[in-house]
Amino acid sequence: MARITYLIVALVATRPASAAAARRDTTCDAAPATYTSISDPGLPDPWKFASGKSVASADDFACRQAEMSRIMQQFELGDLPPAPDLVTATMSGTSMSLSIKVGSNTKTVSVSITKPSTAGASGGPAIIAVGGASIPIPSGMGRIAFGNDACAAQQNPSSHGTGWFFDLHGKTHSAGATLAWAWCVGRIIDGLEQLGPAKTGIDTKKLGVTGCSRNGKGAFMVGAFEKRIALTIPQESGSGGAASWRISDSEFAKGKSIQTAHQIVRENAWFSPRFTEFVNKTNTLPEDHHFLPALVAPRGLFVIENDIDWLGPVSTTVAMKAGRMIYDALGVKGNMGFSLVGGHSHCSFPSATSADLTSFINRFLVGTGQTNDVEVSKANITMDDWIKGWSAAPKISLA
Ligand code: MCU
Repeated sequence: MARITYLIVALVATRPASAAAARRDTTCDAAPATYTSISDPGLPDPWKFASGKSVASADDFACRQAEMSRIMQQFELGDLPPAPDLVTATMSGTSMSLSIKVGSNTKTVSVSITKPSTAGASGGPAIIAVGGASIPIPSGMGRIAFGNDACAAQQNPSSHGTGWFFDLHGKTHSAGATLAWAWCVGRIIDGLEQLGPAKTGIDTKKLGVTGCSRNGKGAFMVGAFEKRIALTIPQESGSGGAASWRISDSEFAKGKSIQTAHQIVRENAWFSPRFTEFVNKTNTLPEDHHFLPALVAPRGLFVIENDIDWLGPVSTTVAMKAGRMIYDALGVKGNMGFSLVGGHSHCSFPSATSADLTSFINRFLVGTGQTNDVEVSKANITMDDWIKGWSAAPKISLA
């Protein structure tokens, strides 16, 4: 055990972004086969395991992260499959071709890549755009176009089962589209790693992900479930992304025109068919969307929202403030920013947010400077209504 601890300390000291992954090798209590639902009107306590045990150390937090991931998969996202049996990548001009094999199924997928102009021998940073980017990406930065609809379609609830994710894993696979996208992005990163910076120009330690609206929900899931992402920038993801299911229900009950769980499963295939059972009783979920920043932590996270009622400005502000509290307890508060500047149309980037976004891109993708301390929102919230059941936060240092 002493040796394992020593190894963990050494990894934390040298590679902060992958520290949580390294810790995952330590022993966690055996996971139950399934988690039970609960009854809690507030946001579930991130500092308590389902067993009731408290999170008291960095190792505990890594185990709780693994548990939060399993719980989200069980209740709303569906199962994240393991890595495929084989990925073979080739690069031709600006196009990367991937051949992906799962069991007896093989798919060939092509991905358009704009190489970073600033690449040294180890390559340069790149941002993966889920269905397109609506943030200003600095010139010279690499871009990877992820065609998420082809991976898992998002037309309506019947889209479930359509796309290359399902061609590989079977039409009836439990994954909702947003989690399927996380798996598909993982294959793009497999390809980039395999080809290396000499062919792609990209340093896979400097990858960001972004997307807006429905694709912002996707960008958040990609960051939460694909640990090789250094900076996650979900924009105006609203319900199913930065918003909390419980708080959106509470706002709906107050008469707001806000997207809720019971609406979302009737609109699209973003979530697992498993979620339908819970959409009229979100207080029974042993999770909520403050678990998404908890899964991204301690990596970089810059959440952009808007004051459009449908997105749930109160809901996103509370859930993401809860997320920043989690980052704070981990000693890395500056690694997460939340910016809700309203008064502009959906997915148009407000110039008032530019300097804050740039500080995150510089810190996590370029490797320069410090992040601005960003918690911007005019939403009127009562935090205690939602987190009064939480245990006192442990003081853990992941920095
Ligand atoms: C905010 O993202 C979605 C929203 O969840 C949907 O209800 C609405 O139909 O579309 C939004 C969107 O993706 O707009 C581009």
